[in-house]
Amino acid sequence: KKYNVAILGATGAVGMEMLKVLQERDFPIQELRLLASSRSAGKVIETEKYGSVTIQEAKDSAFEGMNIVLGAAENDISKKFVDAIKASGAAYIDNSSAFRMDPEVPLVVPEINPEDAFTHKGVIANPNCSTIITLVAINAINRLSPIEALYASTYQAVSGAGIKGPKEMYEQSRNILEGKDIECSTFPYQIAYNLLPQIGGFGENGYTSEEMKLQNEGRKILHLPELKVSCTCVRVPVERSHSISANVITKDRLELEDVRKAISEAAGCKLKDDTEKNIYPMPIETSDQDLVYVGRIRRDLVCENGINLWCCGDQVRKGAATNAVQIAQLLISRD
Ligand code: 2RA
Repeated sequence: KKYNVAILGATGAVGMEMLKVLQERDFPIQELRLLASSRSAGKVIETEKYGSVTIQEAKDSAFEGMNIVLGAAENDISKKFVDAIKASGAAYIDNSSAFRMDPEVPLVVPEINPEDAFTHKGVIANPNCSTIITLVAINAINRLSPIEALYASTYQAVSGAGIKGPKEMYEQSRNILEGKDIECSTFPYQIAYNLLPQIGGFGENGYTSEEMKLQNEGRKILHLPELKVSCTCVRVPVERSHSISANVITKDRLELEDVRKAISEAAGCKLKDDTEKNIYPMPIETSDQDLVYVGRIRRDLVCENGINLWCCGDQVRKGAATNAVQIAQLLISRD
């Protein structure tokens, strides 16, 4: 069976990666529709598997006849078209944060809570990239003993800010090396050779919107409504992969070997953990692939039931595009 698939926001970093992943995974597509703003309408995209596709302007009628819509647009565009997408009868897998906390909308990481995808009423939300990468890494621990608390510090790639992120980082780096002035537009301050402890806006509690996502989305995906999370999200001058330092506190005290074995066998994970050989995950090795690399697994020195780890994952792929396509594959697997 083949499906009519639309990508809403096809020209952005995530939209283009969705097209790439659909082809890599040989998704059975009858008709592919690439939707973007009027500025991009008319451009022809040559695809390997689905021939030449002309970008169409996103409007309500553009979703008619679609079976699946992959959303790679920002919240405002997602909200603008969600009714038309639902009216078309398509399943909408939305990467924006617009509907993630809507109780009627399942929030899904296929390796963690695939069953939730089948409760959808037209919309399935794709979690935030740093949430996906963190939860894939710690999911195996949760299965050994329920996670009660999580401390996380994230080191987020500039690609998280879209196509302009890496461009600004490289331009600033070049100008600095050439002794020229730099421009700051995508990020509030210089990102080259710097760290910015702010992603999103600050809330009343002093945490940013990005930091609260790990708690709010983590509770929904793991089905742990009491999960306590304290997170610090930092923008770092890395191009593509996010890294996270996680301190996981579980109900029971776990044996390190059990944790290491469970993670080595966990879906979506690759164990890279051998301190005798200085082996651990690094973001430059996790880009352009879909596994979350996990290492530095060790017992916390503060809390008896604490396990600490370090993980890296490609935030455009597993953090967004691949996770969304995996959800689409999940849905058609039961057709
Ligand atoms: C970021 N997680 O890294 C946000 C959106 N991709 O900027």
